[in-house]
Amino acid sequence: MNDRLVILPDDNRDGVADRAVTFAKVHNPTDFEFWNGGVIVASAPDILFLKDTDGDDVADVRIRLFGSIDSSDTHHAANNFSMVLMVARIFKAAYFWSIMSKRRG
Ligand SMILES: [Ca+2]
Ligand SMILES: [Ca+2]
Repeated sequence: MNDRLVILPDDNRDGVADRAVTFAKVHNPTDFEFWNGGVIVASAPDILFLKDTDGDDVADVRIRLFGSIDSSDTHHAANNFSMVLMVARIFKAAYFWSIMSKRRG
């Protein structure tokens, strides 16, 4: 697992990133959305909440909000978060596709 969420600070404010800070290692993140001082990340089969609590730009909190999201068909991967309501839609879609996958065998 080498996938990461990275912060690219522009220390001298010239519009160009000066360094890269690994916020968190996350397997195959397909989307993220800032929320409640942290980040909600889609990382099938999970939806994670990550947060830095001590100001070093590295996530200290890692909470699994949802799980069991099917990742067998990448066309239906959790992505395109736009608001908190999207999480509910993803959960329902994941549940629907999980049911359909079981029916197909
Ligand atoms: Ca810079
Ligand atoms: Ca930290």
